[in-house]
This record gives sequence, structure tokens and C-alpha cells, in this order.
Amino acid sequence: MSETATQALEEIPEGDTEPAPEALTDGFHLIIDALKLNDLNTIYGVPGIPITDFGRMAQAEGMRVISFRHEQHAGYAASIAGYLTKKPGICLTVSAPGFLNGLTALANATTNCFPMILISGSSEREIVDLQQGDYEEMDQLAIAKPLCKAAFRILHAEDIGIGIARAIRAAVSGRPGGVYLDLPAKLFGQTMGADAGAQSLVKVIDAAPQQIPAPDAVNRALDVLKGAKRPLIILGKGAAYAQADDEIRTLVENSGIPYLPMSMAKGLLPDTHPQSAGAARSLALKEADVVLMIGARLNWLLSHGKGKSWGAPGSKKFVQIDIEPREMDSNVEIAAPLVGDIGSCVTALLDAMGSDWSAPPAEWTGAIRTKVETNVARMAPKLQNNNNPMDYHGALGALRTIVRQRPDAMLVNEGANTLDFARSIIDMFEPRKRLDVGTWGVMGIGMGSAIAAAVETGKPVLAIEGDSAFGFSGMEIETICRYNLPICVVVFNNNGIYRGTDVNPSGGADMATTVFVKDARYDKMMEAFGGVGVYATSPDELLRAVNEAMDSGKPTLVNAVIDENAGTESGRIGNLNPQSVVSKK
Ligand code: ADP
Ligand code: TPW
Ligand code: MG
Repeated sequence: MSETATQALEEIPEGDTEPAPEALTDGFHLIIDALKLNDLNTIYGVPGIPITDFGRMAQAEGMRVISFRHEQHAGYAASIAGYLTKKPGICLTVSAPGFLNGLTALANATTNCFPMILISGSSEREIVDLQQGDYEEMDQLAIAKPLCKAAFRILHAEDIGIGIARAIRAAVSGRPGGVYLDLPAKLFGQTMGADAGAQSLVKVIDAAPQQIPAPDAVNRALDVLKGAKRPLIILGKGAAYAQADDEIRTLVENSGIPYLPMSMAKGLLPDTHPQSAGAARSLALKEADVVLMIGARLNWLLSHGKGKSWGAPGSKKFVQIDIEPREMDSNVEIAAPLVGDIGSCVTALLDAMGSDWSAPPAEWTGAIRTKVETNVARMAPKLQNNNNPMDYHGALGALRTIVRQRPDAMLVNEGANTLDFARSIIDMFEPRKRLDVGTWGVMGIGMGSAIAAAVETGKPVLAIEGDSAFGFSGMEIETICRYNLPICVVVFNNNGIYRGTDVNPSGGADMATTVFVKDARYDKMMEAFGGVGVYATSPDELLRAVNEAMDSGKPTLVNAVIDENAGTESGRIGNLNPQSVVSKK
């Protein structure tokens, strides 16, 4: 017996009546207290056995509990909450099927380096492990493990504090990612003394510690940059996530180096910035001799750092800033790896540059600038067209104006042509305003991302969705209406995937695989739940409807009729489709 417990016994006066019963707490409340203690106050999920009461109690204890129609979208919402706040987003699901529905989002979060925790209730261990057929039986921990950064199970109430602390640290430290936390049904009802329970909780101190780069790595990076004649900076969504906005802007501006933002890094500096090489992407990639990567990976989105788009083989040197040491040399040789957090690395580079830095040759920066201006001027008239039905340029020309006038609004974007055109046409002006399909190019992030964007920032949200893309999460417009969120969904309705014109090659009665019901009225779906539905056939109508929605903050869906011939197969990545050697019918 511990000394304090002994003393406590001795201190009970003799002859006294029964001591007051000790106050108890339980698993439910310990989990809630542990989350709140760590400033995690919002849960995205779907209720059911064994977590229904948990959701109620969390709400009663002041947490925001957003109930979805499908766990995948709750999961995407949690991951975007993580991306926007640098705290792990929390997704809560029931066992087996609910868990699996959430798992896609957990895997996607890990792939995108977004911090989130998927908390799933699970069945009784004894029964699961003997495979005796429990209600929703599944060995969830084993299934989650290969798809996330870390996976933990808590079996005892006294371990809840430590378990949640471990999950938080795993999600946000180093390279952020998804964490799975398995909570068997029995845990929720387990009791322990309230005082001991409170003491068992852990407030995580410095969950994502700074990682200062080594001085020689900084000098090496600077030497490589100084040797450049045609330097380029590539900003990725890791740079946006890091929230080192001022440092990054200062580095770009003090160095005078042109920069290229990856899609979710758009707006870190305004897309209209004179050093933006966004509209001269091909030239910049091909001709640069030194490339400084900041929080971007040389994966398929950058053609793995090699091949035709990167110019002559061996013509480039890479400097890479990343928190994950193993990212270095993953695709091509990195001449100067700079491992650490982006804030610290960029600050160290800036300090080392000091005043002894000369801007890149005007010949290079001028060539990029000229190309940008030419391309922007060539695009301008297309964006003015008032065609009916609309093409992508006309419709996006209208939405582009809206985003320019509302730089603090959140933008969500998915689809194929709808994504590719919107990404290049719509300028962004502030960091972390653009949310899209990310590293996997996954369809279905739309409504979950829009909901998280509205909940976490309180700003109006514009979601630009291909009609196929929208379909993956469309039922969540009920969620949007239920919570009365300021979200305007614009469905680019071209009657299908890529185009609406395919025909069944067999000549049979079934529709072609890529086409949908013609002239579907997605706007009526929104009306079914009490939101505003608008049918728009021209850029002018679209502009008016979206402006009204963004002003009113009312849940709105605009069905934007797009010419079904306007798109191309797979948007801009048609080259990734395998080709059959047998000629097409
Ligand atoms: P994009 O798709 O925009 O090119 P990626 O998702 O491929 O971006 O790359 C993001 C990179 O940023 C990842 O390699 C990740 O390890 C890194 N990263 C994330 N957060 C930080 C941070 N705080 N400091 C340094 N690197 C980070
Ligand atoms: C989870 C494959 C990529 S893009 C797309 C699909 C189905 C839809 C494109 O049509 P949409 O856009 O949205 O109407 P538009 O403007 O070109 O007509 N399942 C998942 N992810 C992906 N990426 C796919 C399928 C796909
Ligand atoms: Mg479409």
C-alpha cells in the first residue's frame, strides 16, 4: 500500500461512520476529458453501437459533435480539420463496417500527411480473437495498421490518458499522418476513482517539436542555391500545413527566385505575385537548373523529378526541405537535403543568406515573367465567354472573379476537367484556402472537406464539383443543411465522367459507363433538405447565384449546366491511362 493511501486510512477518525463513497468516473468521461484537455473539441462521426452514448455525452460536455451520413466523409472532414489547424482531426465510428468506411479517409490522410485520429468502437477482444462471431466482429487494429502511421488499442480506463496522448503525438509529430485508436465497447463503461482518473490524463506538451536543421546542411543548401543560374522554388502542401507563411514569403521575396505552387500551396503567396511561375509551369520545370523543394514530394504529381517535363537528364540539382529524412533521394538524387520543420529550415536559410545574396539572373526571371504574361493574356478572352451551355472557361471565369473578390473564402475542388481547369484558372490569394483531391486524386473529398472548412474556419465555402465527383459525397448536403453551414456547392453538370457523350460500344441498351442521367437536377436535391437550389445555364446566372449564396451564407447548390462535349478524357492526366494493343471498336 502506498504511503499516501496508508495515511489516508489512518486519518479516518475512530468511531466515525462509513466514509463518503469515492466519486467515480468512467471510460466515456475519461475519453472526453482527455480530448478536451488537449484542446480537441470537435468530433466528426456517425453514431451507433458502441459509441452512441459517447457522442451524446461529448455533446453534453460542450464538444462539437458533427454527425454525418457516411463515415468516409466524417473522416475526410477530420483530416481537413487536421490540415487546417495542425491538431489531429477526430473521426468517430462504430465497429467493423463503420470502421471500414472511415478507413479510406484514414489512409488518405496518411498519404497526404494530414494529422487525424480515427477512433472506432470495437467488439469484445475475447470473442474477436476466438472468431466466435460477435456483433460487428473484426480485428480492426490489425487491419488499420498498414494503412496509417500508428495504431493503438486501449483496454483499461487508467490507460486512456496515455493512449490518447500517444495518438496525438503520433499524428502530429514528424511527418503528420493518420492514427487509429481502437476502443473496445467494454472500455467505455469501466470505472475508476474520479481523482485517480483526473490524474491519469496527460496534457501533451509540445506535440510537434521544432526540428532544427543541422548547420552544415543549411550551408550546403545555400551553396547549391548560390551556384544556380536558373533557380526555382516549388512550394507544396507541406509548406501550407507548416503555417510558416511569413518566413516562406520572405524567403521567396528576398531570394528573388521564381516559385511554383503545388495545388494546395496556391495562395501561400498570392497567385498574382510577380514571382509566381504558375502560368509558366512547363518552362520553369524544364529550364531550371536548381530546384528548391519546400514541403512537396517528387511523386507522380511532379513526374518523379525526371523525364521529358524536367528537361535534359542530369540538368537539375535538387535542394529539398522536408521533415521526413527518408523522403530524400526517394525518386532522384537530392544534392542538398535539409531535414527539419519548414519554419526552422526556412529561417535558417534566410539567416545564412544574410545580405550576401545576389538575385537570380534577370535573363531567367524575365523569361519566366514574359511566359506568364503571354499565357495569362492568351487565357483572358476565353474566361470572358458567355456561352450557353457553358464551357469550363466561361463558368470558371465567373467563379474566378468571385474568389478574387472574396480572398478569405474557402475553396473546395474535385472532379477531372472541373479540377484541372479550376486549379489553373482560379487564382488564390491567401494560404490554406484551397482544398482538393490531394496526393491520390481521390474523388469524394468534396462535402467532407467543405463541412470541415466551414466548421473549423467559420468562413464561407465554395465547393466546385464535377457531377461525378459530387456524387461520391452528395448525401452530405443533408448534413450541410442540418448544421446550416455557409457552403455553396457548384456542380459542373456535363452529364458524366469527363464528358457526357460516350455511347455503349456494344450498341446495347445499357448506357455507356461514363455517362449519367441527362440533365439531372442536382439543385433539387438541395431543395429537398431545405437549402437553396439554383439552375444556371450561363456564366452570368452562375455569378449571380454564387454571389448571393456567399452573401447569405445559406446552404446552396447551383446546378451549372456545362456543355457535355467540353471536357477531355481524364482531364489533364489522360496519358496515365493504359492502352490496349487490340484496336478500339
Ligand atoms: P504536394 O502534393 O503539395 O506536392 P506533398 O504532400 O507531396 O505536397 O508533400 C508534403 C511534404 O511536406 C511531405 O513530404 C511532408 O513530410 C512534408 N511536411 C509536412 N509538414 C511539414 C513540416 N512542418 N515541416 C517540414 N516538412 C513537412
Ligand atoms: C475514389 C476515378 C477520376 S475523376 C472522376 C473519376 C470517377 C470523375 C470525373 O468526372 P467529374 O468531372 O467529376 O464529373 P468532369 O468535369 O471531368 O466531368 N474513384 C475514386 N477516385 C477516383 N479518382 C476515381 C474513382 C475518377
Ligand atoms: Mg462531369
